[in-house]
Amino acid sequence: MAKSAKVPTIIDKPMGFCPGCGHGIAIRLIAECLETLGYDSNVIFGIGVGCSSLLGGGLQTDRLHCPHGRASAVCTAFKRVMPETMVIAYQGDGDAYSIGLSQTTNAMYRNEKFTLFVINNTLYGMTGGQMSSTTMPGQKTSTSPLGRDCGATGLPMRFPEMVASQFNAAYVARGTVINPAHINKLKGYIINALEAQKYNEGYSIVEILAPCPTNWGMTPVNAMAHIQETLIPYYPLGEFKTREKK
Ligand SMILES: Cc1ncc(C[n+]2csc(CCOP(=O)(O)OP(=O)(O)O)c2C)c(N)n1
Ligand code: SF4
Repeated sequence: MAKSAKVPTIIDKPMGFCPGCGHGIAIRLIAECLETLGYDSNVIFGIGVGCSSLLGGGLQTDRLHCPHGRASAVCTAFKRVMPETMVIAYQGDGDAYSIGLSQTTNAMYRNEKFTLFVINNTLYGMTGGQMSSTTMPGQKTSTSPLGRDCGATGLPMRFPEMVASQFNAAYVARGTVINPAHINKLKGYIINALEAQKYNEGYSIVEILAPCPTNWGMTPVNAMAHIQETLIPYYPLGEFKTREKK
């Protein structure tokens, strides 16, 4: 019988995500990577508002539940006063790229030396599936019942591409949680992002395409297929800014 992987010690108790949600996989991966790099205690999370906030009840780490969208501002302060601590902003796309776009962009612009993980499920999950800045063209949400009209609301935002093409970040990538191969790749991206911070190289960000079966009105299996077929062609996976491994 296959031996089950050890649960990282910082995972305290189960978190209350819906069945098939991507947050749980992402958080487990981040916890595993922190443990691999020796950060089981000297880490602090700036947690967003949204389903991302459920992380707060599940990890045995220092953390602050930030005002909506402001995790990058809070993490800027954390990192400046505690440069030896691993500082992580953990947010949804609505929190990081819509409500908190100014704070997220300004921290990235200044090349603040913390790490941002954004769970992109193309809508506001916790509050009933409203449109966010990453909602796909034509996607039906509770605030775009006829489908997103990009002529009126703008194009879905590709934040990592903007960071990598115009700014001075240390590491930028986008991964997903849809199958074991992609999860393994994502784990490499998360390790790189955390190492960029560990070695004081600058700002690092990994966006994670993740399913929200509840608000997409899909089964968990169909939600994974939706990411493969519809989201990845618009939100390509990979590393947009690489670093030299130390
Ligand atoms: C200032 C403020 N505005 C609005 C809300 C309501 N609100 C709570 S969670 C949320 C959406 C979060 O969506 P996202 O960041 O995409 O995360 P997800 O739930 O999808 O993981 C909103 C709008 C709030 N709590 N505070
Ligand atoms: S509403 Fe969506 S993002 Fe929130 S826990 Fe459920 S599946 Fe996950």
